[in-house]
Amino acid sequence: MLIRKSPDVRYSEVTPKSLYLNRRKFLAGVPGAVLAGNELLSPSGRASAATTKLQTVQSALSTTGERINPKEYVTGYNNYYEFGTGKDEPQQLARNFKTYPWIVTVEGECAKPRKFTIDEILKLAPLEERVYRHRCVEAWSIVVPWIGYSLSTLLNQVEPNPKAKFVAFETLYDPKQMLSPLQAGIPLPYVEGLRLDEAMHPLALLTVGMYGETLPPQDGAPVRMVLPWKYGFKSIKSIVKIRLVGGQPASTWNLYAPNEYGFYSNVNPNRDHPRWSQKTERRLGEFGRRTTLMFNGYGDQVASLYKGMDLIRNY
Ligand SMILES: Nc1nc2c(c(=O)[nH]1)N[C@H]1C(S)=C(S)[C@@H](COP(=O)(O)O)O[C@H]1N2
Ligand SMILES: [Mo]
Repeated sequence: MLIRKSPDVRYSEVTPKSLYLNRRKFLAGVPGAVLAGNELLSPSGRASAATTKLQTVQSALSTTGERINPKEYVTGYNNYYEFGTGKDEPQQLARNFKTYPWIVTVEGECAKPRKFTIDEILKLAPLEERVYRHRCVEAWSIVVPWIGYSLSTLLNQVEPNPKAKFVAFETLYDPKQMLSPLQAGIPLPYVEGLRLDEAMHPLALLTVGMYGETLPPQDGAPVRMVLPWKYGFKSIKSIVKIRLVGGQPASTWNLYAPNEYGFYSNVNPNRDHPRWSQKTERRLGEFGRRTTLMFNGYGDQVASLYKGMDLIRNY
């Protein structure tokens, strides 16, 4: 990540003043954006920050024994570089992000490639509430009650063929609504990838909501991935394309700095980032630090995916 001071900025440093200044800065770079009173109106539509309630069922894959962070922690402290590089920026700058209508194309090495509307995605399977620990590569963590179902449910719809070995994901890139790659400091559209067996693992959550409601824009509305055993940047937001492919796909942070961010990016306290330790983390809202667990504590479920692999070399 583009870290200014320490990789672990305190939540209390998020000040209303910086929000205001950053928004002004952002507006200067958005063609067609206008300030109406105190509101930012994007050129392409009305506000979409309003969330709606979702019906959910209990999930056996929900993480137990963790205290859930209050919602404000995950709606006001975000990484979403298309809407600013500061943790406090996406909440403001994504406020008018147009997330409906929305289409996700699922294609590539499969028998039945097709497009899904977000309404079809919401109805494909019962929506489960899954509490997961989330560990950012910047050494902070959070516990969130996400809503969705296993990505495998969606992938099985298109029937992957034997040539499908990996899955490539792509975030929407709309320069009318988002920063330029130069402003964001990373190549856009944001892309990510998984090996097919990782993508088919039940814990890999196709996510449409959190805290009982649809996702707010800054958290990746209307549909994103959540991969609790990997560093947060693998959990790509606002997905428009999912492609089954034969070779290892590109991933944004790996393109940006391959020696710092690998393809696998499994949470691994034994493999430090070149610029900081990954042995401990700060849970948002807590003082002091916690010990980071291998695979973020999900080893019982996912370690078998990596049997025989050197996880220091394959970081
Ligand atoms: N498209 C896109 N997806 C993204 C990012 C991003 O900048 N752009 N940031 C990643 C990082 S670094 C993290 S930690 C998580 C943060 O998700 P959250 O803001 O919902 O906690 O989103 C990930 N997905
Ligand atoms: Mo992150």
